[in-house]
Amino acid sequence: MPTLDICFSPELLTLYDLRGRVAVVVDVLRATSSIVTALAQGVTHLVPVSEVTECQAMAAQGYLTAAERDGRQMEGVDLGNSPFGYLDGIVAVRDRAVAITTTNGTRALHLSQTADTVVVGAFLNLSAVADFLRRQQKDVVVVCAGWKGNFCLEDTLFGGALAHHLATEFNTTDSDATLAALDLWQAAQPDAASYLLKSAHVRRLNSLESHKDMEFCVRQDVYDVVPVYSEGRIV
Ligand code: 3SL
Repeated sequence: MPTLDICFSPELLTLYDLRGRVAVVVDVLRATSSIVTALAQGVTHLVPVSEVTECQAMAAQGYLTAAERDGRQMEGVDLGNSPFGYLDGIVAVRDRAVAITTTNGTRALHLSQTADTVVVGAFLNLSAVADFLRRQQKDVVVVCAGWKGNFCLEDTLFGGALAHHLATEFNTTDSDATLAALDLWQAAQPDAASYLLKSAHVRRLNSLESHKDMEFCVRQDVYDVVPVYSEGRIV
């Protein structure tokens, strides 16, 4: 039976060997939720980059640019990190490619590249990711993007939800991290969205008047896309 493990922060990734495994990178608030939404809305692919200047430069190659630091959209780009940027019609995104950089999510993607396969997870595509992993039948590591290296509730809660979905088909009992995430998922019932109101990042987003982003990002199974990050592109 394949195992499902959870890495609570990119800072801990040096302790994990991702080779031969599937990495599920998650930044519920909001990078991976935005990436899932972008592809569901017809974006052709996204290129995660490290620096804002790198992102801005890709406009010359025809890319839309999305850049966020500390929750705020940066100057001189088309989009920030709100999933509504791909939904509200202000920027036409269908059939466009996007260069994206965010505080934590794009870093977690870069650091996960040694995995056999890297997929992008969010509550928005939870069941689709679970189905994908069932088909792969490989060991899985959920890589939580966290916040500047720190543990965060929302990504861990996603790990618990995924482990709950896969508990009969994957070994979810050998890793204390997975057991803790499963316990967190249980503790958050019956309303995980309300539970997340206590998280630090929700408070951060509220102070940026991004509360509706949080409400959207905790919805489950809105999309059935499973973005795969390979050779520098998320498709
Ligand atoms: O850190 C990230 O990658 C972002 O998702 C943070 S924020 O939600 O845009 O503030």
